[in-house]
Amino acid sequence: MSKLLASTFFKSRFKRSFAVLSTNFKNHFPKAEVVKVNDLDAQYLSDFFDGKIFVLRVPGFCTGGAVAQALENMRKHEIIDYSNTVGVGKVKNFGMAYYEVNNESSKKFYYDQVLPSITTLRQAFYPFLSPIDKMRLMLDEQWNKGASRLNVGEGKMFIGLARALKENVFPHEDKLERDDRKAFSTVNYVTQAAFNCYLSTPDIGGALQIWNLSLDDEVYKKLSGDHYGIDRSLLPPPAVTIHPEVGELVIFHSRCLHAITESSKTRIAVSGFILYQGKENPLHLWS
Ligand SMILES: O=C(O)CCC(=O)C(=O)O
Ligand SMILES: [Fe+2]
Repeated sequence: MSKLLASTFFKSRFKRSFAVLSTNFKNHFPKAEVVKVNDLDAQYLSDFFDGKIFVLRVPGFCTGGAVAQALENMRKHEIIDYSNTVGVGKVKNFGMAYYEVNNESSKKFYYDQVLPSITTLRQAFYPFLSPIDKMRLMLDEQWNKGASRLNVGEGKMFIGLARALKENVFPHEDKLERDDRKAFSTVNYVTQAAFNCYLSTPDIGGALQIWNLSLDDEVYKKLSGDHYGIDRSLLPPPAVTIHPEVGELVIFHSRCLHAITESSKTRIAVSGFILYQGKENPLHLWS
């Protein structure tokens, strides 16, 4: 589709897509509220999942000592592209995204690396607590029904992907059912959040842009074509732009379009997703 055509198409579908978001998923955001907190608690998490909070920022979630320790250890490892996506980088041996699973052999590779990658990340922060382990503990303690790793029927999943990149990451949406069509039949869920804890941030660029918008599959496919993401020129301006600080944890609604601007130096974050299955159910985590 030409850019002009796509743009016209997008504009005519814009209203409908937004309506789909608000009816399928109760998260609609009258205001794109960004809230800074010292600590995560159940009330903030509930308000976030209810759509009252658009972005939750927790500065200093990971201490300076832990960040320095992890960066020193990560430096010994190569930075590589996602196996199926050029321009989205990660730290070799520090995990793989479930998004990279697209056949039986990549699935086997994903499940085989789960425990080794979790251990490698934990060791990289040693003797400090890794922000991923801290997040797992805090969510389990704060959330009434607890938090554990997601299992979509093939075993407990990986959590804690280390992303490292300088490149622009195109606007995209992370929705479990797009990575795994069977997910809807194995787990019930209301929505999905992403969290990132930043270890290295550039002076220029590296901003996290988030749109107050989530597209239905058909529109997303039309606008992204064969690419993983969508050209910014086809979208309205983002609702919020966050410049993450080193050590900060940022939680946002990953079903909404989001992107990263090009960085002046390699930007490193450890990350994961949270599956929200309603107030009366545990939270589940994966990467
Ligand atoms: O690194 C970031 O700021 C966000 C990365 C991202 O796309 C995600 O966590 O889903
Ligand atoms: Fe994402």
